[in-house]
Amino acid sequence: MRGRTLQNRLYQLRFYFTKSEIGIKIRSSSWFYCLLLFQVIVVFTSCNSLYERPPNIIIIFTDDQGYADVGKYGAKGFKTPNLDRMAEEGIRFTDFHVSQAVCSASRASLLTGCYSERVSIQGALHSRTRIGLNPDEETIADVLKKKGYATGIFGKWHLGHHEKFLPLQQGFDEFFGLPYSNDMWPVGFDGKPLDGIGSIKSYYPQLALIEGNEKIEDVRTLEDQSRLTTRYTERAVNFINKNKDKPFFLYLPHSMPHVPLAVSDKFKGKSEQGLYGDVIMEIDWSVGQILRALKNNGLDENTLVIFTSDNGPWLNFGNHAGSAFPLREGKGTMWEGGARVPCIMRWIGTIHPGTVTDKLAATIDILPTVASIASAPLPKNKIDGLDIQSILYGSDQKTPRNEYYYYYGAELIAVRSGQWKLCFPHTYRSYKGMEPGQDGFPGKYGRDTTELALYDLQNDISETTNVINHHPEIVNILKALGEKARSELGDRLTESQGSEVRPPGRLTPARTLQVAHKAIGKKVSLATTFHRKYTGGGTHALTNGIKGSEDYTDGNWQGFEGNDFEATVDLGSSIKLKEIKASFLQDQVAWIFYPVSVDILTSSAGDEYNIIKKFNNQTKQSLEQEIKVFATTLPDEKIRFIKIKAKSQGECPSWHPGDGGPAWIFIDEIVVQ
Ligand SMILES: [Ca+2]
Ligand SMILES: [Ca+2]
Repeated sequence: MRGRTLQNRLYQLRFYFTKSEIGIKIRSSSWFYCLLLFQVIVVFTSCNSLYERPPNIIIIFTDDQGYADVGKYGAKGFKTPNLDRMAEEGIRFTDFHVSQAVCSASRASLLTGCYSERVSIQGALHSRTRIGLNPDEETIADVLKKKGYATGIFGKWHLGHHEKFLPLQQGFDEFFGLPYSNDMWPVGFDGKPLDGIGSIKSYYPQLALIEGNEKIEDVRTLEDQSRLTTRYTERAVNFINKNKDKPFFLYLPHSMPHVPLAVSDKFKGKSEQGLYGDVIMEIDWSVGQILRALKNNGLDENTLVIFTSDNGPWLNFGNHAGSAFPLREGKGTMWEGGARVPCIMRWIGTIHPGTVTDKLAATIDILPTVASIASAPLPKNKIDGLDIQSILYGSDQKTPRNEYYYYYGAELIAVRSGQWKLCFPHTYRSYKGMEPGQDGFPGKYGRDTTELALYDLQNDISETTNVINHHPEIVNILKALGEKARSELGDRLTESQGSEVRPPGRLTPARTLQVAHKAIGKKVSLATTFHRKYTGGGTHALTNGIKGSEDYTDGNWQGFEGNDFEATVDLGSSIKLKEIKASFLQDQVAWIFYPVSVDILTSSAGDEYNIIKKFNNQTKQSLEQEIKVFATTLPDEKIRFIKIKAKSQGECPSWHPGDGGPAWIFIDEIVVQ
């Protein structure tokens, strides 16, 4: 580690000498040698003090800001002078990626250096989730803390809102901000409070502003939200001032420009674009405040400042969304418009000013890079990120990263090698041809599908032309890369289980998920189709020996939308059995209800079935995630076929906000003993 730090300093020295090369033309003057000697002494002295004190790290992370929403990246209708200055003084990436185009998954990757599949954080965690980033994972804050860094987060967390998952339990000394997204609140798109009917949003608890582990205020109105950017910024500046004499890690994940948009009076009406432009201008102001605090404290040359966004623009919000031009699609898709984001890094005196790089890099690379810069040991668990210091110092023509996986949910959407991106056949959210909403109201999403498709991102950044027929050898290389991803991290599209996936943190100990029983691996046929989003791992989910946890998103539940459930298990031969069990999950907020009835039937030949047990279930209102086991013991006879029938609620009942919408059934495993 020591060697690495010295190497960094050598990069720095090289940069100083590059600057002094202009002086070499006047080498006849002995003054020059004196000057050079003096400079070497100064640099070594400052290196020495730098060595004593590793550089500060600041990460500014915005929410849903698009690739084109910074001046230097082509913003229209608003200006970002501070971000542009940061780029002029540092390096700007044009091929920089998040791991998934959605909040929680993207944040998990930034903070752990892992694809979100590896640490089992998918999607955007909702306000009743019982999981969070596993406290056993090491975040950037944990890593830097080992080197004596002060660590603070001011803004949106979104990696589990229960206390055991909050930032103070994940390496941070200070936390001030929101537990999750600013739209997870009981307030309508018009900004008016909801009275508990008519919308899924009415189920949300009040949005909490948290200090440390405690809620200190409710965020109830857009007026409250309009102060968030300023308040986060003030806290961040105080944190810099307070810790100016020791190394610090400042993480500033803004809640904006995620909808609902809100801006303080300082920037109201300031942009041509409208409210979205005003919000970005306020974020840019915030960046300016951070840079000013560094300058005032003499920390410019000892601070690496990183700016990026968690995913592309939420395009169906129309004038309240940004732009990913010229990239395809936006948030919630793994086309470049969702996955590729603006990224600027500034480290005065170390990164050559005004550098633009088209080298491939990603948020997962930040942890190993800053760990190396701080000479801190890497996390004990395997990570996916790579040290990209050579890009920062311009010291290597080769890119450290040549390959990348594009996951969304549990699906391997695409893989990348150099300029080539191979998209696997899948269905995706699409904004194309859809009428966007406006002024805070969303428009509808479209759905589209793609076949296996190869894109040349170097010559076709907008992913317009499938060139799969021209490059069979490249397709084979990328297919092999896809197989590697699947074997390590899994893939729902091909029903692959990853061998290296680690569990998320759970609020309560997980149920014992592995269960040995007599139907494992036996043939199951379904009378109705499960939803592609909740497959439980595929066709054989009901007899694969894995039960589901209390969390319906854990990937082990099979979901049936609106229809009844009926499965037949063929044990292959008649055997004597003692017990049959099936468990169903209820999470009414997510429109998942226990079945109104469950029947367990058996047969020896598969023609006539006997009803062994019948359950009737009265639906009661509940806000909990619960699991009910329907079990029966068997008469003393040999059987070969088992049938489970469950009748769906069909539609959400009249007292439910989803009144008339489809009610779901969730089942995990048919356990036969
Ligand atoms: Ca986001
Ligand atoms: Ca199962």
